[in-house]
Amino acid sequence: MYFFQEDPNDINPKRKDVRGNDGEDKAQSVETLPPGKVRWQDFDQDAYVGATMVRSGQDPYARNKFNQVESDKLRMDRSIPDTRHDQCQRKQWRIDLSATSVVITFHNEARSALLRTVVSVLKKSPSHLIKEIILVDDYSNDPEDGALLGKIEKVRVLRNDRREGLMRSRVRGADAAQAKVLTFLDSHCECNEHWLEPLLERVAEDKTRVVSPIIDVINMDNFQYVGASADLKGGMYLTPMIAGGLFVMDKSYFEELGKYDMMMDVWGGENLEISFRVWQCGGSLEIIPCSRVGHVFRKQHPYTFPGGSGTVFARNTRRAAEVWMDEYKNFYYAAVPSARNVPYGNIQSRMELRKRLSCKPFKWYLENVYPELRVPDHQDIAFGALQQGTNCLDTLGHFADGVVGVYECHNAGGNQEWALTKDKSVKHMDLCLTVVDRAPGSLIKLQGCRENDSRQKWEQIESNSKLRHVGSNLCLDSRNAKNGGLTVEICSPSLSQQWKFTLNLQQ
Ligand SMILES: [Mn+2]
Repeated sequence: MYFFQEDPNDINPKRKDVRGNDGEDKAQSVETLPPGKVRWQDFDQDAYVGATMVRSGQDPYARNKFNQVESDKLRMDRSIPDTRHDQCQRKQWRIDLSATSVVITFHNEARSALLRTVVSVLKKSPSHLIKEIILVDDYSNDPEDGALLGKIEKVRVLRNDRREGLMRSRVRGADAAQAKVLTFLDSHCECNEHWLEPLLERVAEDKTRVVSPIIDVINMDNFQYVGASADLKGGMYLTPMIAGGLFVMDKSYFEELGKYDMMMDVWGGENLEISFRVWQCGGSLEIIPCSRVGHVFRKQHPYTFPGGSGTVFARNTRRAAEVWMDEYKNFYYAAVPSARNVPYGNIQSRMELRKRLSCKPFKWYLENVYPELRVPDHQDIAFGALQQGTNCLDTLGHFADGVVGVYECHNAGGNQEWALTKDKSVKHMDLCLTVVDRAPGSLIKLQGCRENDSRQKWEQIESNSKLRHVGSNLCLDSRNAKNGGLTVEICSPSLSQQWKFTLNLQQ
């Protein structure tokens, strides 16, 4: 998914002052803390975290969907392994960078996790590069969760007086930010050694870069910090999609580009939307392997979604599809048919934004940024994997005159990617399913696709649940998959004849 580009500065970094130093930052050193503020080292962790400890007999997962008991046990400045590649550990980072405002939004976050996020930012960043940490409390039940952290140096707390969701909360934080660069983090992260400098460097050189760290895993059960793949060296990777919503972006560029879609609710779809927008409107998304931030990945979302999570997610992703995907939105609707019935509100201002910024079409994004993403052709009426239970139709690596079989579905395309086209062929690249012999029990072969070859004509029948060969009226069948390959058989209700494409496009 990523393509690698060596950073020209990697071996012998050239130091040049891009923006100059922000004089203000230097003046606000730890020796001159404003009244009422404490250094993070002096914050009373035990009192803060102790007030919301899990009581004995309570489920440690109930509140946060991660093990809060384990989280609460850890010190706010616990040490974590430096997960960077050796090459990154040896590198000297520029420090002549402008400071950033770190924006962290949260809703009912475990105090210990939120505190560790804040402390790791302060502990693992050069002090002059952190202008402030803006905590946006998205209407948590207990206002003290955020308010008490306002004591810590550089921390500012904003509290919504109703639930606004991630996107509007982040925009509120961004609007309040005083630095020229924004850093968005989740509320259950831990920043690693020199996480910030490589990110700020890339943005200082070109403000249209939106950059993310590699996200390491903080285990949700025992809170062990585990590095993501270690073979990622220096330089950077372009990525078609932002992962996880941890990123650094120039503030004026964030504004120019339309911030976030303020009509998206709660959570979901925002990474998709901002990824399309950045790329289509002239920016780029990068992952910087020398920057590492740990994140607690959970299986479930801890909080409830007004309107139900499915509906909110569909509404948000539908807005992204309607504004950015052009005719390709039909593939989205084919994949998520229920989204068609979810109202998505007014998108006029986002459409105007797209026009004003002269953003490129989605086709450009697919061809230039995300060529690995396979999308259907306009000739296709069904596309994707052809699934039967947990198995999928598979070429088994065979070519012309080979048989086909089934294999456990892997959702990675490749040998399991098929299309049913308007001219009724079932295609894998330029190979077509061919009925060589029209007798029940005959093996189906892969052969080069030919126009008007009746041996290669198929149609879906019975609500797209079966594939019937047009000339013989026999059905695609897997009963002999283990001894020889797929065959055609007299159509019957047998489960071995039930097939379903990932996408059906002819609604
Ligand atoms: Mn998260």
